[in-house]
Amino acid sequence: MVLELQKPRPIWQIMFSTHHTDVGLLYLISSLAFLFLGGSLALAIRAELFLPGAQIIGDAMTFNRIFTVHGTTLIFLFIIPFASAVGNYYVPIMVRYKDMAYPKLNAIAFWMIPPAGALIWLGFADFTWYATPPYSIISAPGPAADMWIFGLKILGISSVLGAINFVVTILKCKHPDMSIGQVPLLAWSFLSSSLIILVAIPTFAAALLMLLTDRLGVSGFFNPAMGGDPIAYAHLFWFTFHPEVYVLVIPAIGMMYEIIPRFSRKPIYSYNSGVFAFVLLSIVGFSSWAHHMYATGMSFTEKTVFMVGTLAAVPASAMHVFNFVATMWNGRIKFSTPMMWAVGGIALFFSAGAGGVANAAMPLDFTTHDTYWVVGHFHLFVMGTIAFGSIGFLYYMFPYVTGRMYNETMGKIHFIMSFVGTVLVFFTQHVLGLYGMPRRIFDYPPIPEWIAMNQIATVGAMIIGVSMAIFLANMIYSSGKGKLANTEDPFGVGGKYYYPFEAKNPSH
Ligand code: HEM
Ligand SMILES: [Cu+2]
Repeated sequence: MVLELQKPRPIWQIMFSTHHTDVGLLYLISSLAFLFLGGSLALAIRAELFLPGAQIIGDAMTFNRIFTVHGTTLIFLFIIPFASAVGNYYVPIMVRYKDMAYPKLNAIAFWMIPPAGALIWLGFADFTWYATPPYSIISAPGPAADMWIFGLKILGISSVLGAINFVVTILKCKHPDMSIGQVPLLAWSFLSSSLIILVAIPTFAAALLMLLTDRLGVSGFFNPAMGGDPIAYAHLFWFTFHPEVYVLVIPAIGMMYEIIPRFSRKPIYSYNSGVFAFVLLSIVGFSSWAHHMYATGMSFTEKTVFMVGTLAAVPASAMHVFNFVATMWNGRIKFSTPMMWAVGGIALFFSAGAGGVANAAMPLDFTTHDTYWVVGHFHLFVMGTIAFGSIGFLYYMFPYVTGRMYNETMGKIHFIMSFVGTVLVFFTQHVLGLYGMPRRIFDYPPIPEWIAMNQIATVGAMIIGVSMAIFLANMIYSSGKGKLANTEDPFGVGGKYYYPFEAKNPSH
């Protein structure tokens, strides 16, 4: 069963198509392009921090621009569109429908991404991915800042359109013989993350609009000089973006729910707890946004409420980990490349979660807030779990998309190097935070511990960089020249790979 590139087709046929596998392919290719673009900026940042003093990036302003675009790109132009790629391919198939519910809307949602990406990259704004006022309204130079705001606005609309499509496809278009309790967990992950998007994004859309009118000088929502309150922006921002971290992680967990039972040759240990944990996470995700704001002068009671609200998410995440381990327990595990990425991702999920609990404890957070600890924490999630799950899944779907097999040895080398690199970079950043190194700095004093830790982190990043070059070479070479895959069972784990559906979903 080959989904996509079975017969070579002119590129414009794919570009103007609204079929879910074609739109999925567009999402896939553009998100991977942004992975490499955003990743190169990360290497530049790490090279700069290898030693105190200016290394390769001329000045602090350029540095700020680089890391703003790095973060914005990898979160909004890689992780989220990558998830949409997977959702586009699999959700209609899993719910046994011919396409997404609204195919044209689906293509439009994709086509909003390239212009948004262009605005973000051509603008090269400098105010970090928070766009925190008052800086972002008073001094951030235009048009960069305005281009970033417009870019994010477009991406927000695109996410909302995509989410509506997933919700309707799953709830209304699933095959009548299939109850919602039979929908595979990967599709459930899209249902829950889409519902979070629909609740969270409008808040940020409003905040962006207020930010823009503030910048134009016609309002003063967040401008203290006009009686506004920058902390109000922080609330609106985190009300969206704390839940948004679950939008990022839930599809990656859904992908692991595909990979782990397959390569353990056992059914998932508990489907019901998987569904329950997705739904629970999407609800409790909204009870914790102010844990990003312990240092803004909230009352003790408020902080306690948000600390408890944050900890409520822990059992829900732990349920997934338990479910994965229980599935692997006594399984006949085959460690092909996708399985290695998934298992590595779980291990890092566990470590990152432990760091999250430390952050959530507000007295501890006072020592780590705005240090490299936080950078280490969230990167362990975004790289160690979300990117690992996504890359593992990319290897998993590769034979179905291209009809060919990737090179297994290169895939494994890619995994091992990335795993080692990830541990070196992000564990070290936690330690750097404990040594007091603030985040978002271009230069630092020559404190021996800081230098040593930064060097380890930079070496780790370079290892990841090399592994990504191997990955790219493998993908390009294998999609043209790789050996033909047995699409019934490309990984030789036995059993049919797919859900009950016939040949290619019909075009219409
Ligand atoms: C599910 C995956 C998770 C992701 C993707 C994630 C992502 C993030 C991000 C992006 C930030 C930093 C925001 C910034 O300042 O730029 C952050 C900070 C934080 N995270 Fe997580 N997180 C996750 C899970 C958790 C969990 C499970 C907890 C708690 C149990 C947690 C607690 C915190 C806290 C308290 C902070 C704020 C730290 C500070 O600024 O002082 N996170 N996380
Ligand atoms: Cu949070």
